[in-house]
Amino acid sequence: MLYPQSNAARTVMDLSGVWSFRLSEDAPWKSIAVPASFNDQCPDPAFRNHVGLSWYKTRVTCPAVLAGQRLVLRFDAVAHSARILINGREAGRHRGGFLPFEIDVTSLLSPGETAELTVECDNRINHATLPIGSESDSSFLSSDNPGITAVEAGKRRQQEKGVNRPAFDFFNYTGIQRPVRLCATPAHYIRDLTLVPFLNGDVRYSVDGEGGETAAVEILDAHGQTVARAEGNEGVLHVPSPHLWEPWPGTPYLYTARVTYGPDRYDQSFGIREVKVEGTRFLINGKPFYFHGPCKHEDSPFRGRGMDNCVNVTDIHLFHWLHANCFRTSHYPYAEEMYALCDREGIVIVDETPAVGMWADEHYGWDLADYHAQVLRDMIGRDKNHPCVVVWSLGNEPNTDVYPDKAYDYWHPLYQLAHRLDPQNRPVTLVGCQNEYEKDRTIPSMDIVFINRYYGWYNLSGDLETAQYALRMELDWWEKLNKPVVLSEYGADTIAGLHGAVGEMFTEEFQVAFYRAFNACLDERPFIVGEMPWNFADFSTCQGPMRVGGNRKGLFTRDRQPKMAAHYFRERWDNWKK
Ligand code: GCB
Repeated sequence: MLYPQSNAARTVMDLSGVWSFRLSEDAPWKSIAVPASFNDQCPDPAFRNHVGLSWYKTRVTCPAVLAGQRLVLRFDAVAHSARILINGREAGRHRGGFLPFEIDVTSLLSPGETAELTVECDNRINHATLPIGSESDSSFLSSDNPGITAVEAGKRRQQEKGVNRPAFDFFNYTGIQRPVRLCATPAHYIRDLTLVPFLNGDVRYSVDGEGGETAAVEILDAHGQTVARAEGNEGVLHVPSPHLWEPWPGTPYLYTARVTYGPDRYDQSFGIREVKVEGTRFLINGKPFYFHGPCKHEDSPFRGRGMDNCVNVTDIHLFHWLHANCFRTSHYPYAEEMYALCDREGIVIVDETPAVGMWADEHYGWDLADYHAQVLRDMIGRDKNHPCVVVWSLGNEPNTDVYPDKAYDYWHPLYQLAHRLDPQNRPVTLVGCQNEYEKDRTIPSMDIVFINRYYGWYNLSGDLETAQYALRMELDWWEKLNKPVVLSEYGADTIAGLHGAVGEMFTEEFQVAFYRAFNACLDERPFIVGEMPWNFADFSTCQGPMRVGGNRKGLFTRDRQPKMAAHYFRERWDNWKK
C-alpha cells in the first residue's frame, strides 16, 4: 500500500489533533490526542488497564475543491482492530493493530460538507490475534481439578473482570496510535508501485493502476535531475553509473521514481542496493555486513506507542551517537515514517510481523496461519520498496522445539510465502528463543539465523563466567550449520544509577560486564554476523514481579539518557570492524 502523498495530483489532509474519546458507550466524552496510545493520557487506571471496546470521535470537513476526486480515509494503524463509522453508518472494518488500511469514502463524504467520523477500537488480544494474549482460559477450573486455591479463585475473578494478559513482554498500548488522513486522488489512480533495483543500475518496475491508463516513469537523482525514463505499466529502467544506497557509515543515496498515470502522479523514493546471503556471510552490495545495533520498541512517555517524528528522529540520532547501524522492529511493523527516516539515515531494518507470544504448545492447532499470512502480505506490500529493509522476520520466539515437526509445518509455508511475496527476494528469518536448539527444525531452516539468548540473566543468573561457557558450547553447535548467525537479543535489566563495585545483577556495572562477556564469545566466531543488544531504551510492560517500572534492559533510560552500557557500545562500535 502506498504511503499518502500530497503532490500536483493528490491531496492529503492530516486529521491529527484532539479528538473525543470514551471507554464505554455511556461514559462522558473526554479529550484525547491522535495519534497516540490512549493508555497514558489520563491519570486513571481505567485508561491504563482498559480491556475491550473504546470510541474515538471527530468531525471531518471535506473541502469543496475535492469534488470529483476519489476519497479514502487512511488509517496507518489502529490497535488491535477497528470499526469505522461515518455519520453513524459503518464504513469499514480492519483486523490487526500495526498495519495501515484504507476505506473508500467517495460516496460517504460530500465535498463541502462536514461529517462525523467515529472509530471503534477493540484492544483485546487472544489466541486469534497477533500479538497473542491470554483469553479466558478456564482449564484450571475443570472438574478434574476440584481443589480451587485462593489464587485460582483470584484468577477466575480476574477473568470475570476482563483482565487480558499479554503473552508478550511489552505493554499492550492501543488506540489510534498512528496518523489518520483524508486522501484524495484522481478517479484514475496509481494503486501500487513495485521497484526492484540491481547494482548495474537496472531498475525493474511495475505500476498497478485503476482506470486503464498507461504509466510513464522517470527516475530522478538526488538533485532532481532525470536520469532514466520509460513508458508502460512495467519494464526495466536503466540508471547510468548508479550511486548505491549504502548503510551507515556509507552514503544512503536515494533516487526518486516519479510515476505519471493519466491524471495521477506519485513520487517513490528508493535506493539501489542488493542483499544476499552467501555461505556464512550476509552481504549488502556484495560487501559483508555486520549487524550492530540495539533492538527497539515503539515506546515513549505520554505517547505510549504513538507515532511521533520527534521521538523517531531523536532515537535515530542516538543510533548515530552509538555508531549503530541497524535495529529490528521488535515485535511488530513500525510506523512508516520510521522506515523513510532510516532510508535517508542509512540505518538497516529487520522488519518483523506482530507474531509474538506464540509459545504455547497448542498454538499450532489454532486457526492462525491464514491471518498470519495476510499480515505478512500486508507488511511486505507496505515495506517492499524501502532500501533500509534487508531481512523479513516472520515472528519472535515461538515454541519450535517441543513439537518440531508441527512447528516446521506451520512456519515453513510462511517462509516460502515471504520469498514469493517479496519482489526483491530478501533473506527471511524467524527469531528463536532459548530452547532445545538441537531438537528444533525451524530456526535452522531460515536464510539467516537470529537467536535471543540470556545466559547469565534468566539462567545461570549473575555467573558470567559460566554464561560464557554455556554460550560457547551452544555456538559450537551453530557453527556446524554453515549459515550466518545473529545474536538478535541479549541483555540484563539495569536500574539507571544503581552501582556496585562488585557489579551484581541490576547494576550498571553488571550490564557492561554482561555485554563484555557475551561480546568476547561473539568476537571469536566469524559466522556471527551481528550483535543486537536488548534493548535500545527501557520500555513499559505490564506489571509483574520481574519488572521494576517496566523492562529495564535499555542501554538508555526510557527518557533516552545513556546508561554506562550505552557508553560501552559507543566505544566498541566506533570504527567497528570485526
Ligand atoms: C525476550 C523477548 C523480549 C523480552 C526480552 C526480555 O526474549 O523476545 O520481548 O522483552 O526477552 O527482556 O525478557
